[in-house]
Amino acid sequence: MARCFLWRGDGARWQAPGSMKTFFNNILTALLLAALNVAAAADNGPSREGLRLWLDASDAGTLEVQDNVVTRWRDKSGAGHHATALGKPALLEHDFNGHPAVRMSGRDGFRVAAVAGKTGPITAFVVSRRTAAQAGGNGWQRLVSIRSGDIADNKPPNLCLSAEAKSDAYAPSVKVMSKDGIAPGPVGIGTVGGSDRLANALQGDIAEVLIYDRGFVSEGALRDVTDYLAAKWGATVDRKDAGWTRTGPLGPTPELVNASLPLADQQNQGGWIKFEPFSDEFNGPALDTTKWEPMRQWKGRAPGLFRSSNVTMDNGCLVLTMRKETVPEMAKDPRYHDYTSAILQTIRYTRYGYFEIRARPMNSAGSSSFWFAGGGKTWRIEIDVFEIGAKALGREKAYNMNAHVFRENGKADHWSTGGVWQAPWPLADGFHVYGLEWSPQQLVYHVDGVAVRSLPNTHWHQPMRLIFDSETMPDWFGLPKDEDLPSSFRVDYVRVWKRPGWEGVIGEEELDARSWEPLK
Ligand SMILES: [Ca+2]
Repeated sequence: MARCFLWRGDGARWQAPGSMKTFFNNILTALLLAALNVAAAADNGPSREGLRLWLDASDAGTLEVQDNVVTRWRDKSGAGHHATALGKPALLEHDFNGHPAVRMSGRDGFRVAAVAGKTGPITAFVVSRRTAAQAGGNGWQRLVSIRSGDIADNKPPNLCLSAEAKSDAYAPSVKVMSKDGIAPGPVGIGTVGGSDRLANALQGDIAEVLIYDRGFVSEGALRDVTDYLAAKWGATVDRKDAGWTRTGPLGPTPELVNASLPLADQQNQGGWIKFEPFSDEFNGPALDTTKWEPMRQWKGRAPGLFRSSNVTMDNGCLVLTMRKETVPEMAKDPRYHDYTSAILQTIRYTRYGYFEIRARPMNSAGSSSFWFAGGGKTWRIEIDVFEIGAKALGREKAYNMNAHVFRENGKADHWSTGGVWQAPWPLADGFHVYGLEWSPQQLVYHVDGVAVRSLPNTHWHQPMRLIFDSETMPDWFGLPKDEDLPSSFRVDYVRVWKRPGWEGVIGEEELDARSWEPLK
């Protein structure tokens, strides 16, 4: 990037139109930009599709500097979203792994006008670091913040990407955040957006910022950007909260030609091997009790009480039913009343694989869920492939996905990373194929063989049970209407594949006896 240093110290260029010098400078600039574009094409650079803000400290021509204070940071995206300084962010000449960066003292930031035209997905990438000398300030210092109205920037429809929860030092890293449903609002760089007053201001150095008004269609496309940034700045990629969730329709869906392979990978590029201990076509006359059992440790989310009689087999399907009924067992616990529901879990545990089901959620506000849960003495995790409230008002098309950590290293510390894909159809309308690729590297959620969400697998490395259930979720889906009950969640099959070397069945007795690797 040495070519960029040609313009160092010429920060006033942008405000001095009219002179012959500027005229020739502009021609020179155009020629150099053309050369830069060729160079960018050669090393690709970041994707330009949906790029709405691009601040790049390695491009000195974009930094307007007076007395070492960066007063303005010009947007390279072409969208004209130039950043105006608050306070006195300083130019670091070449102290960021040999490159320039912008130093924020905890009393500086930048403000930028809204970068998106309408509510939708936003993906932000930031290259930053905090040196030991900058450490020790307040927590939750902002890297990027988008805030409209009076709502806090860490609540929908706003967005914030913080440096770290604490203010520890960290080496140059690429941090990523991708969220849907973000409203257009002023952007803060190194401070909370939507105000000239600094808040949660950063003590650290920012090298590059990319903000897109789109999600990323594949994990691969996201990695193209993080790889570009990591290589350019000598940074590591930090994606704990990252994830991509599809917006809009699935596009072309694969056709199931070979039922012995995942719908998402009919060419078997993944080298999948069918794993029978967790597979079941549900075509027999009765449930295979060598594989499945009721859940004993939990009675259901009140007021709905799990009841084994609500788990049946019918016409080649596993059927989980929710009913409006009062049963004698409810007398023992007043939290449970009026509704019974159903749950079924695998007896054994496993980890990693491709897990695919064909199913139709129940047509009521009772939940239909396909999930994994597991826990030992020191850890507890969960992956929700889907939690659907197919007749919950306004949520009929919402495909809710999540991944939770409840306990880590013996300490309860719940956090989760979720996403919602809006299906084009009401989800209870018919059977569809739902899949989860759970690998050591990533979690990829599929509908009809097409990815709808992906996130790096930072924590889900312990064995879990596979679970189907239906719950009342009064706080989320509301209670089902009487006329919608009984309603049933039907599962035609569950098919599971493994790759060589991945774990098979794991018994409960092994959960604590074996020392699993740390969650992260
Ligand atoms: Ca079947």
